[in-house]
Amino acid sequence: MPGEVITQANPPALPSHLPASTLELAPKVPQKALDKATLHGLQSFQKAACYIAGAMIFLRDNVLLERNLEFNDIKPRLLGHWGTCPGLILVWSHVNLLVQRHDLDTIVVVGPGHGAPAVLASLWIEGSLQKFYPDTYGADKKGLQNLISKFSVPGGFPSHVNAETPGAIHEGGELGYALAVSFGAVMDRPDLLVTCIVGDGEAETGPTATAWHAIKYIDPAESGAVLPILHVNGFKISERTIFGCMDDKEIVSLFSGYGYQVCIVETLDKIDQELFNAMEWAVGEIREIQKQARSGSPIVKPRWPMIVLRTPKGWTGPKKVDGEFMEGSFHSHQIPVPKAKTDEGHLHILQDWLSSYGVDSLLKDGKPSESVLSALPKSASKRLGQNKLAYDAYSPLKMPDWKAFGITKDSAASSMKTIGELLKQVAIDNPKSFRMFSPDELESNKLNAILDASGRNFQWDQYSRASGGRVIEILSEHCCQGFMQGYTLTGRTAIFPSYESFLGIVHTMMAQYSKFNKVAREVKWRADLASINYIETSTWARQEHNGFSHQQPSFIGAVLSLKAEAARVYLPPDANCFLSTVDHCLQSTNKVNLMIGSKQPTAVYLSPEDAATHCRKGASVWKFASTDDGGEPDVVLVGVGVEVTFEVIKAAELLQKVAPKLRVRVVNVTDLLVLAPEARHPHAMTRDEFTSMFTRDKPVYFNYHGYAHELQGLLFGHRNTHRMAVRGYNEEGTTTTPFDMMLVNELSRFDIAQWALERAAALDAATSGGQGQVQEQIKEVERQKDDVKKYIVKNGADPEETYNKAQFH
Ligand SMILES: Cc1ncc(C[n+]2csc(CCOP(=O)(O)OP(=O)(O)O)c2C)c(N)n1
Repeated sequence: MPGEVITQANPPALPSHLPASTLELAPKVPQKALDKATLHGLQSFQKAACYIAGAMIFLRDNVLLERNLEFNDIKPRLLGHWGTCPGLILVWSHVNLLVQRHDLDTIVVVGPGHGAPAVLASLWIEGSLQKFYPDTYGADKKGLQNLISKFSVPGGFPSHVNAETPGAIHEGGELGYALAVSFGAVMDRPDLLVTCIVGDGEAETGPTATAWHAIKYIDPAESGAVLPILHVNGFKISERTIFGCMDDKEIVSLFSGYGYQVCIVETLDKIDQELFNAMEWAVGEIREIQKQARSGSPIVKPRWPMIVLRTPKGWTGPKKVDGEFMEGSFHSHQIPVPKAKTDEGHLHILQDWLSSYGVDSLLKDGKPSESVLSALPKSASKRLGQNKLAYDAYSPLKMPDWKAFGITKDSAASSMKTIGELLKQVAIDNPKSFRMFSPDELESNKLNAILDASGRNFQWDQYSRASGGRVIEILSEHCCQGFMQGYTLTGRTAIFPSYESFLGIVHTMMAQYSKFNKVAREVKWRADLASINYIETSTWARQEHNGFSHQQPSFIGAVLSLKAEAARVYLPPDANCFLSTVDHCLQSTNKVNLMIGSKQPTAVYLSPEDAATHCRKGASVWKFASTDDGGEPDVVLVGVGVEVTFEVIKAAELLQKVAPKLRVRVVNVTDLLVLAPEARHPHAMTRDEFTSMFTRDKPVYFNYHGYAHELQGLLFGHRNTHRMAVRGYNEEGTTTTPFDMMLVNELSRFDIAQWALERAAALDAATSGGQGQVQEQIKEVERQKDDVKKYIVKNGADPEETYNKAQFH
């Protein structure tokens, strides 16, 4: 394969056929010479940090090279990624200088978060590790020894940026969402600048590809700015990158079309001067865009600045190892000297490499020299690891009284329309700390009331530009998720409504966020955060018009897989319960809240007061639909979800007609996690509560909105589960009628009634009038079911009475 033979370090891109004039789209950034002291300060920082980063990967002792390296000084397991580190350090040193010069409020988001050694080394030098870990990582020899020797060993920092890393608002692992998170962080923070380093490999991901467009949703009058730095080091793990194979004309054309001005920084022997001037230019451009917007004459389609930084992968590292290019090659991605613990030759290479940074003067006695510290912001709180927005910025929402939006019991209402009004009021009451991120579904999901009070914040649309807004509608679930993360991690509260079937697109992003949040809870200096909040609507149960592709409730399983401390899944059965749930979720902290409900008008079973009580308990016996007269039932029928609960109630009604002696108890579960066995989840019912609701030994049938195995797994550990049956969405459906969706998934009232009769007959035929009579009753239910099926096929619609309110006597 020709691509595998790399004959020169960081090979240039093949020339494109684009005209030379495309380069005119790039700004001519004036090149002011850097004064010697500043240059010396930057380079001292870079050398010291590169040394520390390299040492972190290899050394467990002799961390300042006070004698020649021996095998014993080398860690038993070499973990970490060197290749990206020099580039990250270069940027870090310049951002700190920028803050020093302009007194900026800044966070750095590091896309290639696998480069944790670079970030940690820089944080140690700037004193940010000392601030948060004074006993372990102080700014002295002991602190440095700990930083280097404990890295990537149990008890030390891991090899990827995580919540233990000061200044971080992004889990460094799954590549792709740094950019969207950065944009979320600057929303409603007009003074904040987030510098976001995007790896050129990372830039190939879907989430990054879409996030470049986020500038189009930033109103510079109300929000801060992101300065993206695309770090083109040419390689991923073992292959060249797409962006590394694009020439300047292609890069400039692409990003100009996206709406950026692209400044390419690439002259290696003048890299500091070029990067310095590029950063100064970028800040000037950002300030101009903001000034215009804030003085009432916003620029139409402002061209936001971005920097493309071309440097060799593993720059300043070993040049060649075992005859292979190392510096400027994919070989340097992880461990550049892999046999340093066992091979004399490799050990020498490591010794020569680490010695080349000259740290005996830069880190004399394990303390950063004055020149190393000279390019840092004077005020410690301005240094990149210490911005409070990154770790202690949460302020709760001001919540209106949700009961004022309540619906009269026994009417019908769309849960989404109902909560839409509440969310509108939340937006009005919290004009700078609440946002909705929606993938172009606000109208479709009937949540559009908020638009009466807020714009959509789309700056490229003449009808909505320059008027801010609480809502962003971008048809990218990745962007919605990334924005929500950035917004939440910097102290605010967001909600992300979605079609149920498509939320799975952000499954892994949500999981990565949750990992960050889990560790953040264990980190003493990180304060509480708002929960992240999802609403799933347009669910499979009412996606009969869109069909099979839109029927997919798997995101529940994604949330259920999280740690119990964070996982919350709510299926409010009616509009009042949904109001109560939204009210609760928006005030909760540190959770992943998933709320699932219907946008169609559905029965309102409970008054606002009763809904509040029901939601507090998470599950209740619904006496109005039960026929056990408050005594011991023969069967318990449980609805978990909107439409499936309606079917349970209709099954109870049907059973009262065909088997009047059968005592049926109807239960609704609105908080799914109450069903977990005691001690497996904080919301779980006690064993006694569970027994009292579901009896000790009677058959229990769960008509569940999601996939059955999820609920089966949740129930595992309860006593006597062989008497329980769980049915859920069974991957059946098409473009059909709403009731047919219930039939094809065997979740209809008829399926429930049949099951109840069969179980009751098996246990005690007498309750239903003897075996012969039960068989007749089952046949009657089957007959009714067949009639309805035939009706649907013939008429293309459900029988009119299907959704009549259940009548009990
Ligand atoms: C979504 C995702 N896919 C794959 C990986 C595995 N991976 C880790 S690093 C890497 C290459 C990254 O290249 P780049 O973003 O250019 O970073 P750098 O070269 O600066 O290390 C890959 C593919 C990952 N972490 N995340």
